[in-house]
Order: sequence, then structure tokens, then C-alpha cells
Amino acid sequence: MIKKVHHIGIAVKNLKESMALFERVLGIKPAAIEDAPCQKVNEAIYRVGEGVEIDLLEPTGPDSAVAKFLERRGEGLHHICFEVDDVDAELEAMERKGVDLIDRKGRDGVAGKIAFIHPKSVNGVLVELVQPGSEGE
Ligand code: CMX
Repeated sequence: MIKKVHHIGIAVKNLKESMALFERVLGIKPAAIEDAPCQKVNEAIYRVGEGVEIDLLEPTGPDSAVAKFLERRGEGLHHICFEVDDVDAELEAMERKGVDLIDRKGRDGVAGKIAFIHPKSVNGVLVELVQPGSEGE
């Protein structure tokens, strides 16, 4: 079951420049800056209000999914991540409904066990599921 929005990912070309922009325009600073080699991105993580994060995502190389996204679509909303109790159970239930899954099983991510659902199954929005505190196999 989906419990809440965990984070919203925004693709940016240059993390430093975008952090300066977010501070100038919105007056917010990141709570953390992290490398996520498993996703080939550097992230600036903002905690705004209760619980929901906004992650700015800068690709670390041309083979990053975010680099491909920037090339094709430019900067902007990249994905919405929902927190769930059990990633694998959600994937099984979605597969039964004919949803186009990018991952058939949860895998390791920065925040826990993660999986992606293809944007063509969700009105053009890339959806990530996360099960915090749990690691993928
Ligand atoms: N949101 C919406 N649509 C997207 C998208 C996104 N983030 N990324 C790609 N697309 C669209 C493309 O625009 C394209 O649409 P059209 O065919 O209508 O033009 C289609 O999906 C295929 O795009 P592509 O460039 O050929 O890309 P691929 O099929 O190679 O890959 C995707 C697309 C979503 C399967 C791939 O990006 C992926 O596996 N993403 C999951 C992993 C990821 O994005 N990690 C990033 C960091 C996450 C984090 O740190 O939390």
C-alpha cells in the first residue's frame, strides 16, 4: 500500500548552479548532498515541511538515465517516489494489473529497497517505489 510521497526528483544540468537558484528564488538550502553511484547521479536533498523531500539530480556521466532525460526533455520534474511497506508485493500486484515495470524486483537504492514503474503506464510520469530501511536482493 502506498503510504506517502517520499520524494520528488528534479533533473538538473548543474547541481551547484541549481542549489544557488533554489536558495535565491525559494530561500531553501539542501539538508544533504550525496553521491548515488547506483543511479549515476549526484543529489541535493531538500526537506521541506513534514516528510517529503525534493531531490535535485545531476547526472555523473553520459550513461546516466538522468543525462538521457536532460538531452531529450531538458531540466524539470523527473520522477515521483512513493513510500510503500513492501516493494516486491507492490510490484507483483502491479504486474498482475498489466503495469509496465522497469524493475520486476526491488533493488538497492540510497533510501532503501527501490523499484521504478515505466512512465508510459502512469500518464507520462516516472514513478519510483521505496521501502525505507530495507535492501534489495
Ligand atoms: N519521465 C517521463 N518520461 C520519461 C522519463 C521520465 N523520467 N524518462 C524517459 N521518459 C520517456 C522519454 O521521453 C521517451 O518518451 P517518448 O518515446 O514518448 O519520446 C520514453 O520515456 C523512452 O525514453 P528514452 O530516452 O528512450 O529512455 P529509455 O527508454 O532508455 O529509459 C526509463 C527510460 C524511464 C526506462 C529509464 O530512464 C529508467 O530506467 N529510469 C529509472 C532509473 C532512473 O531514472 N534513475 C534516476 C535517479 C533516481 C533517483 O536517484 O532516485
